[in-house]
Amino acid sequence: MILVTGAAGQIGSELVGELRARFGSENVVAGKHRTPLPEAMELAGPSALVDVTNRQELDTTIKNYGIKTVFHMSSILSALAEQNVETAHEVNINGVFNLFQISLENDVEQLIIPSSIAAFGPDTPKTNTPNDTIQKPNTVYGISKVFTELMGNYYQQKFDLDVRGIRLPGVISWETEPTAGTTDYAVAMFYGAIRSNQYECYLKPDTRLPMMYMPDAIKAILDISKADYLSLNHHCDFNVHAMSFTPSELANCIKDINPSFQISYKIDPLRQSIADSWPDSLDDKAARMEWGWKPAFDMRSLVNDMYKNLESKLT
Ligand code: AKB
Repeated sequence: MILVTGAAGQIGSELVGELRARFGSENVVAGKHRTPLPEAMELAGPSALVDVTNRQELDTTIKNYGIKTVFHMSSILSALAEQNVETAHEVNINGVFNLFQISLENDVEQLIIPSSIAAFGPDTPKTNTPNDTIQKPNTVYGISKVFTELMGNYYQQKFDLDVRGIRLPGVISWETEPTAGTTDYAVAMFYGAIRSNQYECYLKPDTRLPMMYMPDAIKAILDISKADYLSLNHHCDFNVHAMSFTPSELANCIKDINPSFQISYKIDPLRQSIADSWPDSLDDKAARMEWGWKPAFDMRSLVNDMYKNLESKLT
């Protein structure tokens, strides 16, 4: 039995659908918290209230459903975490700790917990960032992701708990909008282009960040989950790379489809400083060698597919 926390979120909402298609709707519990689940998801299979900061609730859900695998998708993202340090600490650090403990106590067999490019910081080599390198993030979100990686590796080594994770870049998708991240501009730009032919970007035009299209993010999460345990040297800290671009490059690519699209810039100092502390591209040799990671989408194919799907969703 599988539990997905954060099932109403950007990644969780698509992951639940994919897992239910593969393993049967009745075998995948959609874990919800504040945001209600989409009606179709609620109707299609089991769901439960899961607030990871509430150990009792987490324990009850895992026991009641006999959960053996958890995909932990709920997290307070970078920009919101900077504005709500307490909540970020509660959810991203205490919540993750609860999950490790409760999983151990209930014989959960596998825990997938994504990390992020935020686990790097201003002292990390910025281009082609190695998998194993300096990790001194200067954001609370980044610190919580380093905590998650290190604790995950600790539980794996000390208790043989099968914890796995990848460092996700900005994820671009058309089904559910991301909230409160720094890379969200890349999704919002498509909404702006389709709705009003314009978008005001909060990052500078030349801010280069790693990005990935949702089908590749889902594939990475599922592929790491089914990778042969014995072939893994890393566990909770895999770089995965698909593409890197700047707001101005993305705008130009969107203009190829919609020539009326106009971009303007009004910089948000908070999100700009977060973006400036992150890598612009990643070396993902470890993921490619240890479990065969390979993305399918590059920037052009992402933009074409995203524009087409979002346009038909919005019109
Ligand atoms: C964010 O912008 O906070 C996230 C991330 C890169 O982890 N999308």
